[in-house]
Amino acid sequence: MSETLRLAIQKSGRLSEDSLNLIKECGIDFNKSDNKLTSKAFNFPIEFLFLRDDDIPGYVEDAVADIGIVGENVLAEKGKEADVVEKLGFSKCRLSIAVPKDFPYNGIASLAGKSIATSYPKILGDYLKKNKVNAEIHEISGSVEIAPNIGLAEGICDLVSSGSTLISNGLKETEVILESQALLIANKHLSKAKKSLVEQLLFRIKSVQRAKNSKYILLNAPANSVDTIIGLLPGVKSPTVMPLAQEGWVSLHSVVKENEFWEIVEKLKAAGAEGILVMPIEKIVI
Ligand code: PRT
Ligand code: ZN
Repeated sequence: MSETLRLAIQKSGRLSEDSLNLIKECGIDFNKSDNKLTSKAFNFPIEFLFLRDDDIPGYVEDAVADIGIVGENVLAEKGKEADVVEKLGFSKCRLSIAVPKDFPYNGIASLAGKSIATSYPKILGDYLKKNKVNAEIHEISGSVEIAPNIGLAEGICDLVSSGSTLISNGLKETEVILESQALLIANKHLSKAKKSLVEQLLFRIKSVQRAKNSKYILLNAPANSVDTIIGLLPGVKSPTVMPLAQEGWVSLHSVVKENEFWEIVEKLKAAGAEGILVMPIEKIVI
């Protein structure tokens, strides 16, 4: 029987939608119904296990799942053994220490002898130990941000993304302990056949990721400014240049990095480019 890869995904939560979208963008089709815990893809040998995110590192370590998508924060907290195959670039957040706005904070030593509420006792404990600070860790499973206001703890250690939860609870962020994003993780002892399936999946993920960071650009330019414009547009290999019906003019096609686009566009205009079109790219296979 040929191998099927078992992928653990968060059942419902902040990671779920982006995880499923990534799989779909990789051209893998499947049905997901809300009450089912597993599902099989139609056109790739992969089966999905829908789990709580906290359980994913353990399932991958124990080979119940071969691979999983989980936040770096959860992988680090659970302390389970798994290989990090790829950083996926979504669900970005940070695990930070925060204290009430009026707390006289002068560095991590200010927390000596204080109590800190968190759902991340392992990561926080390791951090305090590394910094030789003796503080009491108060483990709670949710609504950590209200702990100082109800007198449960003097500080907190929790996930932050926009920072608005801290602000609305009268807290200030004082230390970033861990920067996190979604990871593709794999069991450390996969068979050769399963490793090869992970490679195929990773190849597709990378093509999707490259495309997300890039735009396809088309423009018209006077033929005598082609060299200057080529210098501005590296492209995947090098830009395509085609003559226009109007003599002395060419059309250039290339790929630009999303984050460099606005800087490049000014230079292109200065070099005589006109009719600049920018389009999304679905996949870049190299
Ligand atoms: O039910 P299950 O156990 O599967 O889910 P969960 O409730 O434990 O996790 P979930 O779905 O809330 O989050 C899953 C993962 O998303 C986390 O482990 C992180 O890797 C990632 N992530 C990214 C976040 C955030 N951003 C985030 N902002 N997880 C939680 N938050 C919370 C944070 O705890 C705080 O309450 O959002 C609040 C802060 O947000 P800001 O924008 O106000 O700063
Ligand atoms: Zn969870």
